[in-house]
Amino acid sequence: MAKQFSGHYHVYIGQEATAVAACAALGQDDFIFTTWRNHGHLLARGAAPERMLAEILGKSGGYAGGKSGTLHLSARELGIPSTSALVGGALPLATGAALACKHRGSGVTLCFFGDAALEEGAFYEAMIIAAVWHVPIIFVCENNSIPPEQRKRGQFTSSTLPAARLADVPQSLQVSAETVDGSDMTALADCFDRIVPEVRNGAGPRFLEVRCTRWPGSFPLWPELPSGAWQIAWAFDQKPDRADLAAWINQSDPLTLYTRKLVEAGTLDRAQLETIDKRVCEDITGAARFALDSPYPTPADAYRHVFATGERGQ
Ligand SMILES: Cc1ncc(C[n+]2csc(CCOP(=O)(O)OP(=O)(O)O)c2C)c(N)n1
Ligand SMILES: [Mg+2]
Repeated sequence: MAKQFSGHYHVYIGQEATAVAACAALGQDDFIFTTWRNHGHLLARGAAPERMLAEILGKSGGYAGGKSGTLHLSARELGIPSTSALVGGALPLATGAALACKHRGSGVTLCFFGDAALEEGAFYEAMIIAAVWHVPIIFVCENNSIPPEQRKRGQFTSSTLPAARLADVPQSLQVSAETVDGSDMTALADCFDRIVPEVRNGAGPRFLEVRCTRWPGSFPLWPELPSGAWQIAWAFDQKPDRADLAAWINQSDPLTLYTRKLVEAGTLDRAQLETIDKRVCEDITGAARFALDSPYPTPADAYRHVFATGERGQ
């Protein structure tokens, strides 16, 4: 896919366990709202990778016929009505969807966002309205802010906030809040499996801070592979050749850590995991082929799915 995509993009590498655990706890009636890291959330919700990749390339086979691009991936049929690329932009929309869930008597809404959203006014509006209306919403803050070497002992702050603990902020607005380790798949699954039914049964809004550590390749403005693609062998007997990548794999990568945990627990063996990895790689290669082969939309398509065509009435 090299050089097929022009424009800025954001990766979800290192945060995958959050989306997987969250979406696994949801049902069909539920909504999710997301950000520029939307592709991880959509995949976890069951979106088709070929339609997502086609959308990212602006092709007609994409979820929005190539009109939304990477920043606005959405799939209404999966309960993902829209994606906002504004920091904090999805929170008020998600709170509205949660109010709709409350009125119709079914469904919960889960809103993913980054730690910088806590410096936006929209965050406080959404927290207050959600608490006052007591709507079924889970605010999932993926805090990937401070690299390990810059963290003070025992702390996990955000570079954009003076608060020492992010969970204190919503707590002060009567939204119950807790914190979970984003590299620990089991802890995340336990957390979402507990919180989602509570919110579904009328417990009111919740805030969850998921503490993640960024993959070393995502620090440049244009993310780049620091040492080839992720390899399942790194979970076993091989090591990446860069020291920072090796440290991140061993301490913070949820995928590597969970792969090792499954083997240690005897749930799956190495051969089974390699088979799964191979199948996923083949699926993604097929999805990339579909996206590359998909035609661009025609000029006439620009006038489809719009409220006004620009033509004056007689
Ligand atoms: C209102 C607004 N201001 C600025 C930007 C530019 N911008 C895009 S991503 C980003 C940082 C967001 O950080 P965070 O919310 O922590 O999410 P992360 O990218 O770390 O997952 C900024 C400032 C924006 N998209 N929207
Ligand atoms: Mg962040």
